[in-house]
Amino acid sequence: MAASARPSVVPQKDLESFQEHLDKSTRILALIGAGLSASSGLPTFRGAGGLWRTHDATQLATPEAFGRDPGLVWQFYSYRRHMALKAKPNPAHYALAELARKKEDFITLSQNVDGLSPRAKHPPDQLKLLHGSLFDVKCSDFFCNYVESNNYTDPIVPALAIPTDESDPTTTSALAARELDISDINVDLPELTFSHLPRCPKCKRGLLRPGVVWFGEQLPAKVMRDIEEWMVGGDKIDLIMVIGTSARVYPAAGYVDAARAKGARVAIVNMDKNDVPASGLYKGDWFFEGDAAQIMPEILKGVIGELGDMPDAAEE
Ligand code: BJW
Repeated sequence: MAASARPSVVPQKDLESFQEHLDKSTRILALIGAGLSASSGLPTFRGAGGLWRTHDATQLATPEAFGRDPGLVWQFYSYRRHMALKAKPNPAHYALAELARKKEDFITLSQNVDGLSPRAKHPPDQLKLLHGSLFDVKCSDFFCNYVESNNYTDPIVPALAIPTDESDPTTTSALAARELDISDINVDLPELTFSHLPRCPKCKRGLLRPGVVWFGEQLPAKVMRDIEEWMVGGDKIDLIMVIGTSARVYPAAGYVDAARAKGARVAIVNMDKNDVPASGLYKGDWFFEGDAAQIMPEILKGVIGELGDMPDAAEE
């Protein structure tokens, strides 16, 4: 499938100056967030879409919430695993993956856990998953070190299956019943107890939990080390692109200032003009307002060319 030619969404003057800078840049960072996957149909955390049923999504992303109500937290994450598996990478994921192939000293720091960048064939060495993955699971018992990567079983246990509307008149023996949208408060959720939830196969004691980084938890040590090495591995950084993130969560947001301190110019791509990093915008920065899925292929075009086939690794 080739990307269709789209009308320009970016002011010409900004586009030219950005492309000129990108062309001569060698050491490049991208910090990406939930807005990158918004046009793939996945909700963001803050603002509209940040509520899951009546719960603030960021309040469910904590060890305390899991300790209090592991059934509810698993329902939230099981739903997100299901939605992420149904979603497809969009042109912004493919554009960044292609830029990584063209610029070898470019790394993407992803706060996303949805697996869409890997599915867009982003070169793995150039993609640093700061907040883990929905498709990793690990034991929640402090004394057990069980971790499993790339677990795509959906649902992970039968009790977490998305309920369907059995009374739907369009359902036939050949056509599956329509799935209910369990993010809607009007859809009843089953009460889950400990025995319904995924259990650690190693220690047989602890509950499994999603392999994501919750508030108050440390980011993966190897990922942090790799980034640190990259940051100090050259005299200067030419550019950091801050794409589809409110840049409010640390340590991720701190990389914007760290890159700036090494000379980087900052390019922000966001739907919301007010979502600039805490240090604000400097002279020489760019703000590209709009949907990352439209803007990224356009601003990177000078280096990556037109996006051609967009293979989804999940379909191969
Ligand atoms: C579009 C768009 C479209 C929409 N196109 N744009 C320093 C100062 C203050 C506090 C701290 C600090 N250092 C650490 C902290 C504490 C805390 C923190 O940052 N708190 C802040 C909220 C104040 N940080 C932590 O706890 C971190 N851990 C840590 O620091 O550990 C230290 C430690 C040391 C030693 C021992 C123990 C600990 C961990 C942070 C983990 C964050 N986890 C989450 C959940 C991950 C799992 C999951 O997905 O459920 O990560 S929270 C959530 O926020 C998720 C996201 O990755 C992250 C960032 O959100 P993101 O991606 O920016 O989404 P949104 O919704 O905020 O923004 C979307 C943007 O897109 C918006 O701007 C839209 O406008 C835009 N948009 N559509 C372009 N189509």
